[in-house]
Amino acid sequence: MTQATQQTVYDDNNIFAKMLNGDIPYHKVYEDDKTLAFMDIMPQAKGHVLVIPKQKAIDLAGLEPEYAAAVLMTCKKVMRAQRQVFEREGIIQMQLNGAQAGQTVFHYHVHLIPSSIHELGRH
Ligand code: DGP
Repeated sequence: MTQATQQTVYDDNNIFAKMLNGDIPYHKVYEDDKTLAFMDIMPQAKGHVLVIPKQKAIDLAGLEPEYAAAVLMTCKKVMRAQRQVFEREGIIQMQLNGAQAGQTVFHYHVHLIPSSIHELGRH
């Protein structure tokens, strides 16, 4: 995969902003007033979910505390559901900051992947 260009200013046309605006379809898993969770279009394992804040933050550096807390609470709910649905205990929580780290969509997001680090081929 080619490396994305780092964004320093939030782009209102990024793909996750379009989802939040209702401009493109997605498979919703959970939503509340501060967060949205949906299925990843390029899953690294079955049941790969992304959790995003309803705040215009490029990465962790720009995430406001109340949204950081809300994202984490949504992650807990999604992870509980993944453990039940996929009957597996191992859920990877991953989050990339910056193009150099591999971030490709510049709206803060957390990956929740029912898998093990060994299955993903990272170790
Ligand atoms: P990252 O590399 O951490 O920036 O991950 C971006 C993720 O976003 C990647 O796993 C694929 C996912 N993604 C990209 N475009 C779309 C889309 O249009 N719909 C959905 N559901 N996921 C997308």
